[in-house]
Amino acid sequence: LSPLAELQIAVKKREFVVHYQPMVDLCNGACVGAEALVRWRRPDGTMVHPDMFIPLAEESGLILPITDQVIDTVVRDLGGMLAQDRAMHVAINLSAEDVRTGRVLPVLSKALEHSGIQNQQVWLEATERGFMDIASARATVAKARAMGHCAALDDFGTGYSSLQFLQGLQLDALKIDKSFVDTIGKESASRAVVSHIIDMARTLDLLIVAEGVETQAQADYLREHGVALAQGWHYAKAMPLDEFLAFYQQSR
Ligand code: G
Ligand code: G
Ligand code: MN
Ligand code: NA
Repeated sequence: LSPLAELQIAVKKREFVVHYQPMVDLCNGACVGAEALVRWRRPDGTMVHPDMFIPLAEESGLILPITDQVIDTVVRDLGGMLAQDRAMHVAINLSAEDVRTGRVLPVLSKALEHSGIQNQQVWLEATERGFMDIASARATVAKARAMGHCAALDDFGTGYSSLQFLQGLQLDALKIDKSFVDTIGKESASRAVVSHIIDMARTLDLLIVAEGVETQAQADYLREHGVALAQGWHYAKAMPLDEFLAFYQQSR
């Protein structure tokens, strides 16, 4: 069987599960939400990480039904908790095609309809690659925000986004890529980039989320420079639903 044929079967058999990485408030370490991260659970029980199948899924168009399955799973997994705690949110990763066409928005609306989850509790994130087709990206972001969703740019700093590009998109949040967070506290040529990224986000009045925070020193630096939220192994790794719910309960 070719990798594509295997992935097609996985989609048909709905072999995808979602793990959740907590997002925390840098001021007090409280869990304020989670990023939904898809995994392919093969029939033999092995978990395949997204970097191993998302590229093929995007190339083949299978990413669209995968996004839909992730949305269904997130609603089922977190519906109860999100209905009980309006301060919590979940961030869902969109593919370039989801952003370009905007077709994900009616899918999401339908999934949220009787879920008890408010639109404000669902963040949508995509990488710069997802926003390349600027006119259609801007339309999708505008629609998503009009519905109440928070729109975030993922892996910020790894692409070519100019201030002008970002201004045009009218996003709510930027997620600073781990590679920049890694330079905090180290002698590195790109170290100054972190403070520039933070300044840029502030200029645009965007909420900033730091990704890949691994040390207390990084967390301190980010908090002192006005970054509100963080994800990273310093707080928690991505985890299965039951572990995430336990983490959430004990962090409140
Ligand atoms: O958790 P992990 O390191 O395996 O995630 C790797 C990357 O895979 C994430 O940064 C994200 O960009 C991508 N990814 C994870 N889940 C999804 C998903 O549901 N949809 C899409 N399109 N990408 C995802
Ligand atoms: O969507 P995105 O590409 O941002 O997904 C985040 C990815 O980064 C996940 O695959 C997750 O496993 C990984 N990750 C998250 N936090 C950390 C961290 O603190 N350190 C390292 N090395 N990887 C992380
Ligand atoms: Mn992401
Ligand atoms: Na990211």
